[in-house]
Amino acid sequence: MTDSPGTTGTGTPVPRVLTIAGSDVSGGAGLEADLKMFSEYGAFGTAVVTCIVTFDPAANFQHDIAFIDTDVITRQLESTLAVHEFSVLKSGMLGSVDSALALAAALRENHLPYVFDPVLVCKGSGTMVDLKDLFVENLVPLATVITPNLEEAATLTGREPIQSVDGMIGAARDIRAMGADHVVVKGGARLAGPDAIDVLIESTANGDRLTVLSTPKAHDRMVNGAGCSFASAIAAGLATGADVLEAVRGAKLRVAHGIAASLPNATGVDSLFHPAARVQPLEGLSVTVEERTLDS
Ligand code: PXL
Repeated sequence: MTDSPGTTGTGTPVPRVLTIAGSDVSGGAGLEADLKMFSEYGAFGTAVVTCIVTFDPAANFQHDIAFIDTDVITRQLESTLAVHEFSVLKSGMLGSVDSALALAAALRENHLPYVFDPVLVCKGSGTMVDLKDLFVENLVPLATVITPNLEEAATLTGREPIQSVDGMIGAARDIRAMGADHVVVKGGARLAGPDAIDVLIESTANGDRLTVLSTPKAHDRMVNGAGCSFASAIAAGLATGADVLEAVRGAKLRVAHGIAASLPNATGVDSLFHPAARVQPLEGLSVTVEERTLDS
């Protein structure tokens, strides 16, 4: 027996990962996605709930977001940070300016590796929560890894809609210059072409390194939860000892499996299936990793 905070009662090391995110009651995205993904990596996960997303079945599954009061978010943060020693924190939908500020304050005090999924829009809802300036000023500089999609990358950088890998690289550079340690811009389903492409800029001892990662797109149905699950898989990968490139590559492979095995539901947008890489691995599915030169 051991009472070390990082191990189980049998002495097995178990990293602990905290997500600060909204609840997606349909189960593909949000903290539901994060906790399932953490488990896939053998990490112990818990969640601070920032908002609750529900759907109106009588109105084409229109989304509604209920925000949790900031003092309740602060109490959740204080409680869980006092109870556990976390290896990594991850954030998803923060919902309100005040909850984002509460998170920034906790991060400044705790100095933990932080995976920041800068959720500004929720697929199918059309809701744009205007957190852009606050993100740029308060959270981007604290991010170990930030994972914007095309729309979020364009919003954060004030760029026109991003439609190419070159545009993704430009946005990743801008966001890196805002103070994030490592930046992954996700092409996802919205980048035209047969492949799902992500652009990673890592800061290394020898300067910044650019890598382009791709997998073939599995199908063209919309999938809810790909972004959340990608960021939570990166967080769990880092917590279990991977370096940034390995964590991103591994996360992409898990998400590609989860998309290939996605579950249709009544909303018309599939739910990502988190255990797919474990329970129905696809032979031949792999991530192509290409290092490119970063022109100065
Ligand atoms: O994928 C963005 C997202 C994040 N967080 C929650 C969501 C969604 C989209 O459905 O519901 C809680």
